[in-house]
Amino acid sequence: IINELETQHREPVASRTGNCVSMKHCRVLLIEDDPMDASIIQRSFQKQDKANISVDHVSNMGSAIDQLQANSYDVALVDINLPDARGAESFEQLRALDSCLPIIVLTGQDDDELAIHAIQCGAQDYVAKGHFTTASLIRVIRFAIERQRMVLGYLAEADNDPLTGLSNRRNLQRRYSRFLADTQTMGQALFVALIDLDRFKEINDTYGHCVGDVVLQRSARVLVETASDSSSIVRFGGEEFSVMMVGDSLAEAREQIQTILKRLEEMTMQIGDYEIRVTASAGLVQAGSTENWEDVFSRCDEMLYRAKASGRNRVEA
Ligand code: GH3
Ligand code: MG
Ligand code: MG
Ligand code: MG
Ligand code: MG
Repeated sequence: IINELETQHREPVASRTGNCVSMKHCRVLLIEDDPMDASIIQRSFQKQDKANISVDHVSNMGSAIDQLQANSYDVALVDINLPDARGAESFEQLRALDSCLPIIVLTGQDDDELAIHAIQCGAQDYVAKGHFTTASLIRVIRFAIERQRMVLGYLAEADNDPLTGLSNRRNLQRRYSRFLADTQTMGQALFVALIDLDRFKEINDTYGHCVGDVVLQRSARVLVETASDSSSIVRFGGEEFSVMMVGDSLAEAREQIQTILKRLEEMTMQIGDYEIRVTASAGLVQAGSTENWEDVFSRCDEMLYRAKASGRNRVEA
């Protein structure tokens, strides 16, 4: 049965930065206000045709932001002192615009502390101006891109539930805040549901844990296929899933959850020699416009408890 564990759907991770790693063309955005420093860096790349690096140069943060909005880059080389941004600030502005872009900080000789601060905030490396060779600069760029690709991979991995391929609850709070903000700009409401498989322990006890795992995978798939595209589904815990949905009315949200429960109920899962059927119960609430996520999920859990207590295979809202 273990071989039955189905392969999961994983979102591709940061393929955008894959280019440079294979020494293909690499696009660098150089943000440097000192014309001399900028031209030294640009010339060192020109000497290295083989490295296949192209550089766009801008001399302030405003232009850098324009460039980043219009083009795609593999890496940014950013001077730590710009006329319109200084120190960690410049770094943070770039991060806010593109959370994936690898950033290398260019420092003067006495800026080590600032540079280290930038690294702590997520920059990949720093280069002291006047203290690099062309070869070392290219190496720093390649390494920064590769390191960032790995970091993004680890981050995606950390948010992923390996059994179902769904997100786990690690970033639920952030996700919830983003959803809540979105619903407010759209003038809609946020609905949160907790869906818990009924008497799941019996499935494990009767068919074994491995079969239970496959039931969880297939149930997760039903949720993904049935919930609306804009909803966010998370494996909240063992046999419990959360669904966040944007909508106009509780009745509409309730109907969506009811449809999910109905599809689960109607499905027969063929797993090995077994034919297994499951049902689930759900609690559903509308999030208050300023309500924190713990309170919402705790209200939701109360509703779920009621659904269980009043006979299971139903939604309480
Ligand atoms: P209820 O209808 O009240 O929800 O009953 P239940 O049996 O579903 O609830 P209970 O909390 O008693 O049991 C949940 C079970 O889910 C117990 C646990 O072993 C099982 N479980 C949790 N995570 C996994 C998992 O990843 N794989 C498998 N196979 N079982 C899991
Ligand atoms: Mg200088
Ligand atoms: Mg400067
Ligand atoms: Mg259960
Ligand atoms: Mg449970």
